[in-house]
Amino acid sequence: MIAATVVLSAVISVVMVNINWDGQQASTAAPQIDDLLNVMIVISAFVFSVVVVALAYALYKFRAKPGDESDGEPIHGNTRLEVAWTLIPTIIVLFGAGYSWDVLHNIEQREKDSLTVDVFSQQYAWSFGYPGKGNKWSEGEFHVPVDRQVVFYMHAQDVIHSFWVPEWRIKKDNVPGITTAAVITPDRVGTYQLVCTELCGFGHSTMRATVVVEPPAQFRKWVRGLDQTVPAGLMQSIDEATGGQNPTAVGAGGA
Ligand SMILES: [Cu+2]
Repeated sequence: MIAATVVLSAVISVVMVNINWDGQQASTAAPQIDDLLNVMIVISAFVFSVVVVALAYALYKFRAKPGDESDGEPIHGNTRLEVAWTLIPTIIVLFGAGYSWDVLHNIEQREKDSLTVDVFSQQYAWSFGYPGKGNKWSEGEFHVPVDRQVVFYMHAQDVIHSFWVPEWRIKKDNVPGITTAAVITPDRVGTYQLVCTELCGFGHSTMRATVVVEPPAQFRKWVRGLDQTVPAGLMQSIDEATGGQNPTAVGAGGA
């Protein structure tokens, strides 16, 4: 039974860990999140294997003989077993919580020169404001410089949406009435897709935007070329969510 459990969890782990779930790693957080995911996959594969092997063993070993119509044996508590199946899962869950906490703490460390981007989400479109750059505004596409921390402030206009660029790994819900933030340092130049990852209505699957990560000089040029500023209605949604205390526009002076 032990051998079967070990073999099954090894096979599942190898297959699952080798699947490229979210594409390239394009942010500093991506390797840490992938490691966390892989550790969780191995633990889950082990727990799954214990359950499946025990179930298969019990089904085979304790099956009724042909013609046996009697009731099963009445079994009362087994203290050792109950302590074990409470304690072991508790330890696993606490380990997972501690490890996740540590990863989240690492990837949310703020840097002084970070760039602020306001993210506006509504059924079924994204738009983006640059508070440090005169509130320049872009619809359906946003650019960020490579290798610089970006703090995204989320402002949902109607229902809950969720901000996710798979290659950056980090996901953040956009919740009406409050401002949530995602801290991301893109470290790979390229074009990616922002997808809404919270079922938000009929057009949910089409709610996407283009993400361009580029060298700082190109980014500055792109922002300068934007000819619109954030519309008053969207600015008002920031004020309402923050009681007039707009999140500090960091990065105002820099690139
Ligand atoms: Cu959405």
